[in-house]
Amino acid sequence: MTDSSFIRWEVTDRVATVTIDRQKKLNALNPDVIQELGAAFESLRSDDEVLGVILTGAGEKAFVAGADIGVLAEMDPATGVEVSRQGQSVFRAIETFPKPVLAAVGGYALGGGCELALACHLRIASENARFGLPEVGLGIIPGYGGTIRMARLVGLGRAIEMTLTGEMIDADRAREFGLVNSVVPRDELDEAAGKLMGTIVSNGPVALKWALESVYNALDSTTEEAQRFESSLFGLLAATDDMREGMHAFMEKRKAQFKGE
Ligand code: DAK
Repeated sequence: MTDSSFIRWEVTDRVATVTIDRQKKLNALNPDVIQELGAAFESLRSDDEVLGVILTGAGEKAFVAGADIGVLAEMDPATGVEVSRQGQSVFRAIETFPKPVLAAVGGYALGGGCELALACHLRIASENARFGLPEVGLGIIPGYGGTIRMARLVGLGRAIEMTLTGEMIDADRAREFGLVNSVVPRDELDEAAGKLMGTIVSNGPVALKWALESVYNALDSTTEEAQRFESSLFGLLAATDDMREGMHAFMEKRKAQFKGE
């Protein structure tokens, strides 16, 4: 178990569970939370024992209820830029993390909290989860990538509706939207997240890393460029022991033992 003021994480079966713990403010993101979150992901990035990350919020009520409104209210243009850059760089570090990151959403995921879930590679929600981008009701717009990532995930019409109404949607609607991959009872969330991540990290680590890279690269590329990138990564995989191990294990009817190299 590793602890800082608002972030703790523990590793089980090579999966790190990172918990945002600021329960009395429904895990709202202030600059300290964001800084500690960034530091946690930086440590986990180079930790060879860790193959995947589950990101969750402490308590039964919230994943993250948003950026800290008290902090936002005090922002001037200069601190606004600073807060914005700090958050954007941590969220981007999560999106480009070289190991799969799954958000386990057990309650409110609002504003910056919803954006944080969007920055993860996959999302699983409990039945009591609520998603929303209520920023316009505060006279601001989503500032941690929500105006970009929501439309990519759920489509333009749904993203515009969520962004302009500021209204929350429940977990079932989030699943219909494709915003979450699955919905489970609250007391089964941790187990379901562990099971899904367990399935993912049983695959080749280098293949996982490059699959993520290829998928996300394609979002900002032409089809031609994306295909070239995909085939380069495909070619490079032929140089890995993991590829040979995966193929031989199939032919020998045994489970592959990947080394991540
Ligand atoms: N910030 C600060 N405190 C919060 C909070 C938040 N986002 N959400 C909840 N809290 C605090 C409440 O003030 C309360 O504190 P005390 O009064 O007990 O001291 C405590 O958490 C418990 O909340 P409630 O008493 O309100 O609990 P309820 O069950 O009655 O209601 C709720 C739960 C989630 C419906 C309600 O708390 C709520 O509406 N919270 C605010 C949700 C929200 O509007 N979130 C979006 C925030 S705006 C940017 C980047 C990002 C952003 C903006 C700019 N740049 C890069 C510039 C993002 C903006 C946002 O996220």
